[in-house]
Amino acid sequence: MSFERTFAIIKPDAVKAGHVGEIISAIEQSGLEIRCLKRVRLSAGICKGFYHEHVGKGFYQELEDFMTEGPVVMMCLEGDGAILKWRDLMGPTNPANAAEGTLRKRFGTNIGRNATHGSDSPVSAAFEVGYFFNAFELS
Ligand code: DAT
Ligand code: MG
Repeated sequence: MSFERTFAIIKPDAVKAGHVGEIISAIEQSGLEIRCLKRVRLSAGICKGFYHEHVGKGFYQELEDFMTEGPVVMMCLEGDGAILKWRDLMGPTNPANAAEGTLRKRFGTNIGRNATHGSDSPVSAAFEVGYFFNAFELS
């Protein structure tokens, strides 16, 4: 396994429900390191840039409305195999298909309101980390 950085979001549903601490605790217990972290509220424009691959799809407006409805907590995580490790910790996109103990099973409601985001590949991780964190924050 190689050293990687990945990008994580605790989505508005999980922030509002008070699950930030439990999710960060799960990250720490997994061995992933939190390289940097911030709490922000996304605008529609920033959301479109972040989810550019989904703009125009049937669910996009619902996704944007959800992601901008309240603050999120975003992180750059790092460690060996961090991209897959974080995806495994989250579980699949639809919480209904997620295994017991995964974050989306524990904290997600449905396929749209699924508590967390994680990069799906090295290319998307590099884009997503760079979209939200600057060189100083990553230094
Ligand atoms: P993931 O977040 O697991 O990488 P994705 O990239 O396919 O999943 O989609 C991004 C987000 O968009 C996903 O976390 C929730 C939302 N979404 C995806 N498919 C959806 C659908 N069929 N209906 C409603 N929301 C959906
Ligand atoms: Mg995705």
